[in-house]
Amino acid sequence: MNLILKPYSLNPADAGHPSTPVSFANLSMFQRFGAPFRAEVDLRDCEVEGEIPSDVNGAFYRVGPDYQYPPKCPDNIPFDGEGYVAMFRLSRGHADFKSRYVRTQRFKAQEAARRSLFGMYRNPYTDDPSVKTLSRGTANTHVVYHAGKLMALKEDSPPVLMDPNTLETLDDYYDFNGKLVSRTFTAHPKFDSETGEMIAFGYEAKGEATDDVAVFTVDRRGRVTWQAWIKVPYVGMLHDFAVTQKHIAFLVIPMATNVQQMKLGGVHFAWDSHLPTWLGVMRRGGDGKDIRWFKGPERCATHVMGAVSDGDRVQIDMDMALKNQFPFFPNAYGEPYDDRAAEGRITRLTVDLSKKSADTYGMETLYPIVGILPRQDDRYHTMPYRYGFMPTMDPARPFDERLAHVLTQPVNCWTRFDHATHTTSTFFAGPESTLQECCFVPRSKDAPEGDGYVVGIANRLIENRSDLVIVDTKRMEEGAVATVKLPFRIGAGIHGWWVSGEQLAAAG
Ligand code: V55
Ligand code: FE
Repeated sequence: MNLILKPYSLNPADAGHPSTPVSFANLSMFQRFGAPFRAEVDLRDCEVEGEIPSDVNGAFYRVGPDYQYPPKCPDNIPFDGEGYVAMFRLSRGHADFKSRYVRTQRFKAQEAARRSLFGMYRNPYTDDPSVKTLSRGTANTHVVYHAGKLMALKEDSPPVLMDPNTLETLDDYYDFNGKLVSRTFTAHPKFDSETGEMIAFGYEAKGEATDDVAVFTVDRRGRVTWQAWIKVPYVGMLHDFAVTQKHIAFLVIPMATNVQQMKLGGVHFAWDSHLPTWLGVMRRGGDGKDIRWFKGPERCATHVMGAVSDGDRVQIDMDMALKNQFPFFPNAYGEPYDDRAAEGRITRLTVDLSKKSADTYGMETLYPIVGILPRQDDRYHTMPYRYGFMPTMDPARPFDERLAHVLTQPVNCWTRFDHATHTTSTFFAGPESTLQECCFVPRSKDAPEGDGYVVGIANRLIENRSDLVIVDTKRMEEGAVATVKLPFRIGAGIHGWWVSGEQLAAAG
């Protein structure tokens, strides 16, 4: 079969001058996924239903793409909206909300021009010539906190620093005092709570479509202390990775970087179902030359729940599907998008490094439950772990019939997975709701693993509003212990992070 490459068009309304009208009407993306929110909000003392537990003191940050201006290319995709960070500051039973766009280089240039200047998702060929020297980063994928810095992340560019209290953008291109050798920085760094280190990587690290990956460590004071270079078997989306106390692992999936498609004005990736997957495992702290690649069949997996090294055995738990899970990244051979094949289940990938001739990895589906965006207790990123959390769908839970035209299989549950007992418990958000990613909040600094709360955004589809819900991980089935109500609906969220009150106080 031939690779199908479809030419993409420019927005006919974009006459290329500052009088370009601002209208999100008639763009199919916004008809399907809803218009961007665009408003920046300060709301002191949100309405609270139930009681925010007194041990919940800190800030929950979440980020997602929210189009600043109508896209320059009407076929652009939801993942290319500008990063929009929302913060819920929770303390003494009160909840204060604040949201800001990340002032990326891109945001500021477009703000001045009063229109979109950047073209398709991760495709510099489609940009206005005036932005050639600017970072394309949208900072729309994750927001994390390390060494006193709040970092908004997009995997095609360096971190953008924000003030954790005011959400003011402090640095639109943070290169770790000149020590960041990669042109990119992952949206999924890992944190070692024993050493205080952040372990991170950048892919396409030497420029668009390069097969170079830089792997590095930043110590608790924010200094780059180790780096190594590796090469991937083919260039594709390297969204997340796994770090254990001894090893670092990457899964290369057939979401391949497609320069031909980019030159025709398309998005960065196309799903190439002829490609295998590759799991690469290397020693932490080495020079990267020891990396070994293990082959597997076509699969899609983007997020790691947790990972463990037991001697030479490495196991990585990811939500894994048979095929492309992103409807807006085209299938390279024109195959229709397959909803069933896109269902992800927590799958354990294993390799045994003591077996010198092994060249494939093991794969075992751990639970039948379908979900996306798995998380864990973030204090256990690099350690043996027991508990995971994931937004899930459960066809047995009721769903409001008035919403049947919007969604067929809603993600309206958060499930806690206990790998030790192989049991699950589930929070159900209600028949009129969908849930975004959940983030774990420990009950106290030294609480046992998984003991605390999960927090995240619920969209109330009938009321067209959003809530922050707080669920006790020991009583998932009992419903939210507290609901922070917003008088509006915020846009799509991707990932979020919890920063304790103690950390915020130390940051000043
Ligand atoms: C993801 C999200 C992105 C992206 C690549 O899996 C992968 C999530 C919001 O942007 O560019
Ligand atoms: Fe992600």
